[in-house]
Amino acid sequence: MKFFHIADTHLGAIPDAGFAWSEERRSEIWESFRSVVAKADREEVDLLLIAGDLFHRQPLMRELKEVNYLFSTLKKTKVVFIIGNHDYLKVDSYYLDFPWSENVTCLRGKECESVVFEDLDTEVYGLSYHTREIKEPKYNDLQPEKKAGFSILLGHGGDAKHIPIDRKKLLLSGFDYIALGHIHRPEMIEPDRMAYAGALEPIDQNDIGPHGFIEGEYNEGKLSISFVPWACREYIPLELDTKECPTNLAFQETVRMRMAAKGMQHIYKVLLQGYRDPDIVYDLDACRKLGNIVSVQDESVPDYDFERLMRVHAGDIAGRYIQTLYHKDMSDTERKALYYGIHALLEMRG
Ligand SMILES: [Mn+2]
Repeated sequence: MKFFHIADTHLGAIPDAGFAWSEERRSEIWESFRSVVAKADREEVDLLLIAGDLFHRQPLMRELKEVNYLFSTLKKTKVVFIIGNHDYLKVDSYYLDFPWSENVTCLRGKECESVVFEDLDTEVYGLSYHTREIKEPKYNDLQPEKKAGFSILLGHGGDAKHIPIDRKKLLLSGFDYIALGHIHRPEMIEPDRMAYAGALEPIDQNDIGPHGFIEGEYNEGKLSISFVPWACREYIPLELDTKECPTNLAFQETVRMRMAAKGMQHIYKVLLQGYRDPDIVYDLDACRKLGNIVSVQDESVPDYDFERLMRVHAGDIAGRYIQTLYHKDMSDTERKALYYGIHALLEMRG
């Protein structure tokens, strides 16, 4: 028995609104979903499991029809999904009486229910969100009824407001595989037993690193799962030290080279740290134009020559400030405090 476990597709999300690549990201989210369904079909996977937040918000009728069309193209694969907190089952939700293709099961009850696939000797459990939040830990004490040889729990949550999960307790339950969604970073919690698939595509700039889904195979009583990278691109933190960037143009060149090495399709978060030449000003706006850069943070601190400053400012407040705090072997914290203080004082003077 082969399955794909995907989660948090967030169809309809528009990441990085206002940025040049935003609209493209909106279509990539749909495209990744389309292509993973096509892959399941091509590889004749038995089950496509979707662990919640198929949509980013309440789905439109035409969106459900598009998703259902994709599902209906599956020749062998059966789809089981639950509804998460983002697209939760509101009283007027189009989910409520949507006529899904016959190979699709939505486990939409408030309490856990299950579907049995006799031909696969597999049972899938799950529940859906009917409210934006569920603070009750609904999964911790669940036990499968073992109506089939292989039992899967499809779960969504894991933080305080979205079905808190006690991982140890859940592992003691009798489920053979616990397929989780909601947390966007993929995580193998317990090898071949419990995992977050992570968002299929990163949805916002906090979703750093690779994204994709989990494929699993259950054979002769043994399960093995692995992560499959699938997303069109990644958010990548680009951390630079001022040592690599002695001037502004050097900074721009370093950013350009580092992005080219990793791939220009990715979206970067630039962070500059360290002590800088006080004469140098980094042009953050110019940096933003070098590629898909969603944020630029300059945490560099001017590397003042305190002995010289003390002479120049002898008698004024900056001079007295340095005199009070400066000594030859300052700790890192003392040095930082002095740098920030003197920076503020010098800025004040204009
Ligand atoms: Mn969620």
